[in-house]
Amino acid sequence: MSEHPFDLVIRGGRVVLPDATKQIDIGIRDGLIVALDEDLGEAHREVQAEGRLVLPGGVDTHCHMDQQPWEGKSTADDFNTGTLSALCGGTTTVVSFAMQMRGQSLRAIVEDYHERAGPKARIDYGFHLIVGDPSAEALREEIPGLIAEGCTSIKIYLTYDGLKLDDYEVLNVLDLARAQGAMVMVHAENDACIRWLTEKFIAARKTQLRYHEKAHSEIGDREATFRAISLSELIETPILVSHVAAGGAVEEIRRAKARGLPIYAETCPQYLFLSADDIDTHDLSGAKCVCTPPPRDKSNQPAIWTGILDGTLEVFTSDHSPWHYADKIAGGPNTPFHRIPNGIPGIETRLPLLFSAGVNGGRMSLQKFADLTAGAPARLFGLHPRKGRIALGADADLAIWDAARSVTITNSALHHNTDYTPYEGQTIKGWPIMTISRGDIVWDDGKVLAEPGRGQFIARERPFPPQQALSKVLAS
Ligand code: DUC
Ligand code: ZN
Repeated sequence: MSEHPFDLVIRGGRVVLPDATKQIDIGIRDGLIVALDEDLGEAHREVQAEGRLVLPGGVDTHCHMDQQPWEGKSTADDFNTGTLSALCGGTTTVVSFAMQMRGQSLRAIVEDYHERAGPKARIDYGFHLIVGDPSAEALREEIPGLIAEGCTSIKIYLTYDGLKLDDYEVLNVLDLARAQGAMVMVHAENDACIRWLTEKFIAARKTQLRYHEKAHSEIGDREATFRAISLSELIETPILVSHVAAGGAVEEIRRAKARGLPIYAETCPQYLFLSADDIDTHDLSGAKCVCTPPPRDKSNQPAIWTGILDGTLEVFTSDHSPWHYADKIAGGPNTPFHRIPNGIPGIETRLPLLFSAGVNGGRMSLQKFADLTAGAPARLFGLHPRKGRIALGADADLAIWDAARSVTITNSALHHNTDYTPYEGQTIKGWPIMTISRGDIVWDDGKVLAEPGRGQFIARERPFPPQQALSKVLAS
């Protein structure tokens, strides 16, 4: 029995609770929040948070760490540097991807991923199952068991060689997810449009970077989003549309929601704070912003903001998928757009970028910010009630913010294992100065206090009740 009631008390901060912001103390014992009140008693350790904001630690449910294999290589961050960068940016839980490609055993991939993450992760983590080969064996023998072990979400791709599923396969995956109560995330780009446009541009020697955005057309995003929604409606199971980049896709999702369908959606910093102009450079430096879907024409940004603010897009993640610049342009000075590995770093800048433009920019409340970046991803991916909010009984995963700090983003101050940030030089206001994971101070304004291996695998709950009854069309 401890001599003090608390291991740690955070004193006097403005604490962002799900429905209000209150100046109170937070009492922590055994890694959990056990008291939320004024003037709490003594603790082994105290943090003075007067004048600071205390937010839930970020939950980033879309990040690629030690991705095996991806574009022929693994991503630049493993679970050590990836979770380091996350915690230095105020994030306390990450969900990364165990990726099955055609012909591979998903169980073997998940086991390998546990070995990669366990000794290295500094904060808590989970795995989504990327299903790239929904064979009868994977659907029957592997996936139900992996869901039961806490990997309760599936990611599917409608494009990318080695990963893309046809609509028949998508239906099979959705049917399984329905029976299991799992979430299905969909990478919704139209594969044929991308391949056809890419071939035409390359044949016409239009190889410059700006054709990357044109080959990944907004029309293709809209069509694939609508198709994913339609397949989800047929099976009667929820989906989450990943990394929504363009206004057309936002419209499709809004229409689906208006019809009462359980369609959820996510967007990322690159669709608010980068645009197609950042790819269209006179040299190859635009490769630093090449990802899929690509940052779009600036005219899409207001639609993404509106989608966030009206609840069409409820989750804000990083899609952190870092490469060294040299790997991006390994094809030399004339690397054509379709040979540039897709993906950008962003796990550490995700929260500050949105905080600055969203909260300090007067667009959204602190509650909205906390829900987009922690609450909603926790609920939709089976981490609630343990993660994603400041509440009694929840894990003491917190980020203390200096809401007024002005920061000019520069790569040398970040902690990921890549040599650039696409946001270099952007000046923003507000930065997380302390991160607390299960009651441990893991980041203290410049000091990293978390060792690799302290993070725990979180076996996530099923986000939805498993459905045994036949769907309407099958029962008809
Ligand atoms: N697009 C993805 O869908 N994932 C990782 C990188 C990218 O650009
Ligand atoms: Zn991704």
